[in-house]
Amino acid sequence: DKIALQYGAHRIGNRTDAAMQRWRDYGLGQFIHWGIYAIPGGQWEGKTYNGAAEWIRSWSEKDSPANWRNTYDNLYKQFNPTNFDAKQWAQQAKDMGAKYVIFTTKHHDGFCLWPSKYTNYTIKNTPYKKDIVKEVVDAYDAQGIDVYLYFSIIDWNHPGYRSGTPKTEKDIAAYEDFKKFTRNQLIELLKNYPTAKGLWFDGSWDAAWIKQTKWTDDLEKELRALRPGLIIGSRFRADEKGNRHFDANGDLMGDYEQGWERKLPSSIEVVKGNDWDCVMTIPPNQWGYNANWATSYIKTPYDLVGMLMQAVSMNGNFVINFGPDGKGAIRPEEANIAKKLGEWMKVNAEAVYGTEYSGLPKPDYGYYTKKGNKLYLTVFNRPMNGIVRVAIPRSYKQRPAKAHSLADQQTLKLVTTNMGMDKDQNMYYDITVPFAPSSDMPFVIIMDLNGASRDNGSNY
Ligand code: H79
Repeated sequence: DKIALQYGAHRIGNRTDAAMQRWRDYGLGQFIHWGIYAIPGGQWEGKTYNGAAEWIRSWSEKDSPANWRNTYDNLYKQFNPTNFDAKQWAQQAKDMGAKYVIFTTKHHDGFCLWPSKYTNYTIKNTPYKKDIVKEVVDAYDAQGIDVYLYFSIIDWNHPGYRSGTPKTEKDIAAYEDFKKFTRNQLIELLKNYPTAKGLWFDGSWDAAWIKQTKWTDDLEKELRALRPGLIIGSRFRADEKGNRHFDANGDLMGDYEQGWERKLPSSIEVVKGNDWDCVMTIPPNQWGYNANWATSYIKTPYDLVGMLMQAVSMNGNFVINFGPDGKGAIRPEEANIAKKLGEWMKVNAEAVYGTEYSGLPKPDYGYYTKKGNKLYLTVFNRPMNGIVRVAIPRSYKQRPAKAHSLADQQTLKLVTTNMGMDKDQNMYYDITVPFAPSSDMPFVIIMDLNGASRDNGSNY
């Protein structure tokens, strides 16, 4: 039985409107973390910091708090990204095959990449001066890539910001100030960028924020009223019991599950039918620009395609993070990854966009995705005997009629194997892949599922 909640989930089950269907079909997205943390790039006065580069202001406080606070909070005075070219970023994202971008308007440091009226700590007061959020929104809009605005609830620069629950009268008043400021900024963002499709919140785990149950619920409603169709994930507010993402009854709050940060669900059961996306870094955990990529594993295009297909095969979107440098350039390693992914997507995107969970048990050689009567087999581990086996439970509604390879449209031999029913009540279909793969990247086989289901207990 469910307990009565005033501020829990306001909808059970996924949204069914066109804006959300568009979101669901994206498959691949791009995240961009950019801000003044890109200037130090994980290095300060010859020292390398070990955590995430966009957090450099907070760790260094341990070294020399006051000094660092003053130094970091003045970095904006030298922010002049002369290599920044939003159109080039958007072109690169388009070529990679990204259908949406999430852009950091303000990270935890509080620095605003748009000229907010509510603080002086913005791009307007840098040598660059121009509205970077507008440049990004316009450039991605022009490429037909949907824009989502990342906004951090944490704001280390605002005097009223508190992470822990404010207790003294002074702290409570300060935090009320911060709440007004936060609301103003969010309304300002929606008004300034009328084409943005959604807001991507971060930092909402603060005890102070979790306590603002009614206020955050009202604010979410207000933002949604301002922008019909607006998409907000589960990382914005908590219910009255302090639960985040899922309320006390286990129901998802927000339009999709936003907890998949640098990790992927291991099976379809885990995501419980909810919409979700995964945001992933290319190094283990660096979002903002870190000059030193030499001391950790850097994911390859092959790795990232694997994660993309893992996500899409379980009804998720996969979002790859980029961290441009302090001058606005996308580093060559990232540009190369974008290019390689784009080359792969150019051939194989049909297996990604608008596809969904197949309802079939996951094969060892890769991932299935499905759209209507087409089953896509993305093969990562080509079986040595050149035979890709598809196990289809007897209860499955469709049966395969034929198969071909996506890259060259070559028809492939498809046979029903006569091995009888196993304990899982599967039927087996073998596809012969006659070609030696032309690259070390995964390849896609398309199976037409036009054959009628034979549910009569015969195993052919
Ligand atoms: O912007 C990137 C990171 O800088 C930011 N989110 C991504 C998209 C980020 N900030 N912090 N973290 C990621 C990790 C934070 C983890 C923790 Fe907690 C916060 C550990 C304790 C508080 C959240 C709440 C996870 C566990 C409890």
